[in-house]
Amino acid sequence: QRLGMERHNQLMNFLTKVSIFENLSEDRISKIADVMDQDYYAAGHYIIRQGEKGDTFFIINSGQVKVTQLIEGETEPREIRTLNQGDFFGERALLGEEVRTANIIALAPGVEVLTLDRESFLKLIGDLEALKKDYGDKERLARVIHEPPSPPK
Ligand code: PCG
Repeated sequence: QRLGMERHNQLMNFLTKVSIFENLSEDRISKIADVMDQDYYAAGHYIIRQGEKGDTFFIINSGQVKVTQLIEGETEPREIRTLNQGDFFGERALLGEEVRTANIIALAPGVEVLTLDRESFLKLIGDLEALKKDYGDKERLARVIHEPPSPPK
């Protein structure tokens, strides 16, 4: 649901501590807070599915998510990392990638996220250098090419 004005200060308090917003003015963070929504996902829920189209950017307000990725030549998605409070995800599909490039799964006991739609994301934070992360996808793919799966025992 859209956040009420009464939560604005509380949200500002959190957002000013989020590392990607480190160098933003209070005015800009306030504008971001104005248009953020919040959502809750129960443990095990797929917040993002690799390959789908996406229009939402997420910041973890509380809880943790697991990132998994299906890599060419492998049959099961690989566990890549865990993201925690203050971490963001979902920027790739909004910054030129056509589709979601990994799965994001809520971990127990559930996760609370703050979200921005594509339009607000691009207008307010799309230019931040901190969003242009190198996650090491290329190295993972290269590893698959250079190290074929070992034969079954
Ligand atoms: P997006 O929109 O592709 O949806 C999946 C998200 O997972 C992606 O944006 C990133 O925000 C996040 N993510 C976290 N770790 C990784 C990683 O190692 N590789 C990729 N491609 N995305 C990751």
